[in-house]
Amino acid sequence: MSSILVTGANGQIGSELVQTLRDRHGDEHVVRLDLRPPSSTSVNGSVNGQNATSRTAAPFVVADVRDRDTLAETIERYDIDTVYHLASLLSANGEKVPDRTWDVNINGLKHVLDLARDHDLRIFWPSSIAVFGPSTPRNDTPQNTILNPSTMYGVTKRSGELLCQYYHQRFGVDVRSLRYPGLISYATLPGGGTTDYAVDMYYEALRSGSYTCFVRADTRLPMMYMPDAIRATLDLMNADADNITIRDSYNITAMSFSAEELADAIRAHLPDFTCDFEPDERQQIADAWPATIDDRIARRDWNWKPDFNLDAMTADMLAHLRDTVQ
Ligand code: NAD
Ligand code: AKB
Repeated sequence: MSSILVTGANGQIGSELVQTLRDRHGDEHVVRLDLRPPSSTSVNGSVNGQNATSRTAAPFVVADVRDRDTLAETIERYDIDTVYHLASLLSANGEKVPDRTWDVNINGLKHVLDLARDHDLRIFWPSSIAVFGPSTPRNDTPQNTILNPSTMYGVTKRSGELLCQYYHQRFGVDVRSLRYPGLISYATLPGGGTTDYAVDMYYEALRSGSYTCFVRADTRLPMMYMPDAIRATLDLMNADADNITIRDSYNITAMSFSAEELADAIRAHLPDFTCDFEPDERQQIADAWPATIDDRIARRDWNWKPDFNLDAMTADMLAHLRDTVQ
C-alpha cells in the first residue's frame, strides 16, 4: 500500500490533518515532514527525526522543503502517492522575511509539483484569502475577481495557484487547492498569521480573562473551524476528478465575524472577559482581505457545506481549552 506525505506536519493544520489521515490509513502510511521533530512525546515516541532514510511505525522526516533531493528520496523510500504540501511561512511572519517567504513558499511548491509530474503523485496545496487585495470586492468576494495581494505571502499564494493550474493543464498533475480563510483550532497554536488573534482571544479569555487584540474591533474576516477545514480538505481530495472545475484554488468559507463579535461570543460563556483593541502593522494586512467570501462553486462541485458557525465553534473551543489552558 502506498503512503501519504504531509509537509509542514507540525503546524496548526498539519498536526490535526495527520491525526485524521492516520485514523483512516494507519500510522505507518502517513509520513510527516517538517524542519524539526515534533516538540512533544505525544507522537507515540516514534519520532525518528534524523534523516530521510529511516522507517518507523509513524515515520517523521526532518527536512527543508527547499531541499529537492531529500523530498525525492522521501517520496521513493516511502512509496508516496499523495502529498499534502502545507509547509509555508504565513502572512505576518512573511512580511518580516520576504525573501525567505518567496523561497520556501514558491521553490518548495515547485519541487513538489516537479516530483508530482515525475512520480504521478496527487497533491493538495493550500492557498489563502491572502490572494485578494485592497481593490478586490470585499463582500461576497467572487471566485474569479481582482487578485492584487499586498503581502509577500499573498504574492506567493497567487503565484502558487497559477503554478498549480499550469502543472495541471500542461502536465496533467492532479493538484487540488483551497483558499482557506483564517482557521481556528485548539490543538496547535497558529504560526504567525494575521488571523491569529481569533485563536489567541480564546486562550487569553481562559488564561487571564482579558485580551489586547491587534486589529480594530470592526475588523471583519472570513473564518473557519478546524474540523470543517480538515473535512473540506479530505472531501476535495476524494471528489471525482471530473467534478473539479477549479484548478487554481477554490474559494471556501464557513463564517464571518468582526473581532468585537468574537469577543461578544466568548463573553456569552465568560461574562467577565474584557477585550481591548490596539491595532498594529497586521491591521493593514487584514484591511486588504475580504470580509465575506462567495464559495458557491465549491458547494456545487463537491458539495462543500460547513458544520460550524461562530456560536457552535465558540462552545466547542472553550469546552476543549478549559481543561488545558492555565
Ligand atoms: P503553520 O505555520 O502552523 O505550520 C507550517 C509548518 O511548516 C511549520 O510546522 C513549519 O515548521 C513548517 N515549515 C516552514 N518552513 C519549512 C521548510 N522550509 N521546510 C519544511 N517545513 C517548513 O501553518 P498552518 O497554519 O498549519 O498552514 C499550513 C498551510 O495552510 C500553509 O500553506 C498556509 O499558508 C495555509 N493556510 C493556513 C491558514 C490558517 O489560518 N492556518 C489559512 C490559509 C492558508
Ligand atoms: C494568515 O493570517 O496568514 C493565515 C491565512 C488567512 O492565510 N491565517
